[in-house]
Amino acid sequence: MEDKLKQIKNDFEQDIARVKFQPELESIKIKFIGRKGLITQVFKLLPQLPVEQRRAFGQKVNILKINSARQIDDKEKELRNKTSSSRPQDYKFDLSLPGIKKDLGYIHPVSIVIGQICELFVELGFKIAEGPEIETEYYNFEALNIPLEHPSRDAFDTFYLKDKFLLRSHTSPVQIRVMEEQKPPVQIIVPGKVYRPDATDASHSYMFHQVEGLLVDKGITFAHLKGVLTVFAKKLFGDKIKMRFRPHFFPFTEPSTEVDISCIICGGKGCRVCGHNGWLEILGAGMVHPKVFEAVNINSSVYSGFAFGLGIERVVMLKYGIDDIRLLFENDLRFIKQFS
Ligand code: 2U9
Repeated sequence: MEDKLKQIKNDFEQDIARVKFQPELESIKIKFIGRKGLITQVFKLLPQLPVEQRRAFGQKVNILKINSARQIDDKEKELRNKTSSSRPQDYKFDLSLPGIKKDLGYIHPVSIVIGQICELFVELGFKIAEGPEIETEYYNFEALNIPLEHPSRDAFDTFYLKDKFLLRSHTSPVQIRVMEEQKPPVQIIVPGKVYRPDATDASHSYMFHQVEGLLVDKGITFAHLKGVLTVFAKKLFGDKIKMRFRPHFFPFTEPSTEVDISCIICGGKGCRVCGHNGWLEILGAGMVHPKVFEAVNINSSVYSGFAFGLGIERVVMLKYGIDDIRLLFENDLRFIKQFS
């Protein structure tokens, strides 16, 4: 048995001395110290030895196994350190093997819908504008006619940072910034992330996405608002939908409206998704408040405009039949890959 062990040791040393590439090393590992390897098999012969020799012989086998494993490790490091330039001369690639497919990833459903909505408005002549997610109290509230003491601040509450900075609770500050820089006509669409301190549940998240729009020029009326939003909703949800404009209050628009479409699930008959009333609220809108124009030095007796806003996650959930907003933010590829 001693001879057998010596033979294995010699074979191992010869084999490892010849190794040039990692795959060969892997075969040696399996041949000698793998579960069914030559050295491992010697352990199984121990019971054939007289009891008094087993311990000493067992130790020898163990030492051989440990030394062999160490030599394999050393060789592995040595091969890894060799420069790759030495490879091509002798290394043989099997060119017939299939390549490794690179997974390119998927477009998130929120990004898909933002893209679709922006494209529709760009077709209608709108330009895309973007701005910072960290804002000041002035741009998020004051300039939009939401003074500190006004109850509607609550509806647009947000997360406050140091030094009077905050996370924007709507994308409307971007429209203010654009109007500060550019005189009418202004015709922009503003997509982006917004933040609200809402408790998370199936339909609320502390971060979501909005697309807002603004059109300012001479002679703009509520009829333009209705026309543009009707074209938009029919392009996004299909020609068959009906529209409903309900009076509402927003501090930055007057008059203001909430816009519903007939339920895209039941066609208006009433179902669980529309709360059995046949309508789905999808937009808020209104004519820009004179106080907002005043803040950006636009003369409201010369110019008028309409603005609107919609929450993207809600549209994504309606379009794809998703019943829990949290699914959109878990980054589970099994979910995300279903949409692009
Ligand atoms: C300026 C003037 C007016 C933007 C508007 C809404 C109505 C609205 C909500 C829809 C669902 C927000 O995501 S949501 O919770 N938005 O209802 N937004 S009018 O009005 C503006 C914006 C900027 C300068």
